[in-house]
Amino acid sequence: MKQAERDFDVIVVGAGFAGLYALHRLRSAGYSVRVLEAGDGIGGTWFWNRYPGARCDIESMQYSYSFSEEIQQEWNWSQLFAPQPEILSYINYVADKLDLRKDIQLNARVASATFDSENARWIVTTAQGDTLLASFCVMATGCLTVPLEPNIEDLDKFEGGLYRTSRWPHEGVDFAGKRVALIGTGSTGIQAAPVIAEVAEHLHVFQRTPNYSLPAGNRPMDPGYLKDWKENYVDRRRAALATRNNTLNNAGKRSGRDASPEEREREFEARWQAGGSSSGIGFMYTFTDMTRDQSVNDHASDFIRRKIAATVEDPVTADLLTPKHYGIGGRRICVDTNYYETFNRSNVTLVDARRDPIKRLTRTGLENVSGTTYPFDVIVLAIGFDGMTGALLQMDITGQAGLKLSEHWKNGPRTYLGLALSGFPNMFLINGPGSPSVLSNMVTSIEQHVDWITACIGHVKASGKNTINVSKTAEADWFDHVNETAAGTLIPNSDSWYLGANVPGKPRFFMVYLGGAAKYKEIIDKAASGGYEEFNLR
Ligand code: N01
Repeated sequence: MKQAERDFDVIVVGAGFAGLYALHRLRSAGYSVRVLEAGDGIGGTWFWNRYPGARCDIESMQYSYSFSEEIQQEWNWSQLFAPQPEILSYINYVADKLDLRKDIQLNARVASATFDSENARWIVTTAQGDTLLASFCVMATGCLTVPLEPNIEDLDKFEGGLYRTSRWPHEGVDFAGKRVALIGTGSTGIQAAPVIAEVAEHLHVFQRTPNYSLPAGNRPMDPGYLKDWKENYVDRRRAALATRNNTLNNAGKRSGRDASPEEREREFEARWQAGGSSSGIGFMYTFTDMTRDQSVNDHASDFIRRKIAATVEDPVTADLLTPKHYGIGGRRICVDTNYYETFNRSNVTLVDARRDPIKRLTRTGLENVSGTTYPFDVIVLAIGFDGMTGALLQMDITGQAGLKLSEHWKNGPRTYLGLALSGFPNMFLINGPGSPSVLSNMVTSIEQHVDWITACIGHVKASGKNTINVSKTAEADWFDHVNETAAGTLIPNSDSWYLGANVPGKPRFFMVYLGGAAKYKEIIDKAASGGYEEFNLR
């Protein structure tokens, strides 16, 4: 049954952390809001990515909403880094508590969004055949939403179970007694491998590029730690806002260049042992110049390489697991539970898919370019996403004068502050390209963006105008600033999905703002308090 056209103040696309908070905030500000969600449940990333071992890599006390003291006091995390089912339960609890579901339309995949300049409104259609109208459109579509298609032939020939980690069956997959292939060793593969290995008869991990990974130090939540956080939540959240990634992670205040090699080694070791917030991205804050000074970065990279050599018993496997051609932080640093140890199991084999790439699937397994064949019962694809821009470009978005988003971004994903697009009036992005997004605490960054967007819409309404459009110059300047800021670090020297390097033909630009979350917040606050002077109101 097709819905008739309906008019809203705001349409929000996506019902993950971002879309849900946007709904709550905008509705509380008095606007009529409709959330359109492609999935048949809420939760976004945490709805889709149900693979074994999935969990967050920022401590749950921090990877959670801060806007409601009641919610943060009421909810109890059971582990330092909550597993995916618990994060999804939390999201559902928040949705129920705030009575969000009544304004969320599930199974509604947005196909197109077109700005109707004459009537100053967005016309949004869904693949299911609905048409909705709204004065404003907020894209809460996530940074890692669209899975990559593998460059592997004959996917349909395989007669066993073929699964994508980001489209995991709700009923789970039984690996017991099965011969399993896991393709991909990014954050996802590194989380999944140890869990699959525990039950599979044999696991082959196909690795093209090794990653740097640190032990998460995940553990059951210590009641004292939980209590301490709850008693100090407001202050801690405030303190986190003053950091480079919206997270309290014991960031070092010194430059690594000023420290002796022994002092550096001691600091790295302490963080490796501590896990928690000192691990993962937190490790990259050991010294202030970890991503700027080559010698400090070399030392940190070498520290992890030595840890791999000390952990993995077979020297050939250890060597293959060791990243050699790029420095730590150049690609997403991973956190794990027993990843390197997994390769000491007799039922786990690492395969070098760089030297001998996977060519095709066969009826009974897969075949590499060399002609080597492997029999499998189950093949798991953990091969990543078309990050940052994929979900936005998947929709047919048309702004003023017929301007297509695909055209606007053909030479890189230009945005103003990762929040707005020139030529696409009344449209806002949450954690869009050009914002700190994936290199910050995503939930906190979401809250900042939603608060900013709500205030901006309020400004338009208060001014008696009905369209707001950011200037081309402001957008171009911000795009240049994002790329110049990244160029001042070592990070863009590596091929990574931050640059779009994993998607053939994607323009290569650094898509994350690296100036630091605290500085970024100052910039967006100033853009608002300065009266949105980079925007034209009509
Ligand atoms: O994806 P990835 P991901 N044959 O792109 C390989 C977030 N995240 O889903 O590097 C063989 O990192 C590919 O090889 P290469 C986090 O931000 C967070 O793991 O292209 N291999 C790579 O090894 C993360 O960065 C959490 O040479 C093939 C892998 O697949 C982001 O999501 C958990 C191949 C893809 O790695 C993406 O992580 C999970 C082929 N044909 C994810 N094609 C946490 O919060 C691709 N690969 C902890």
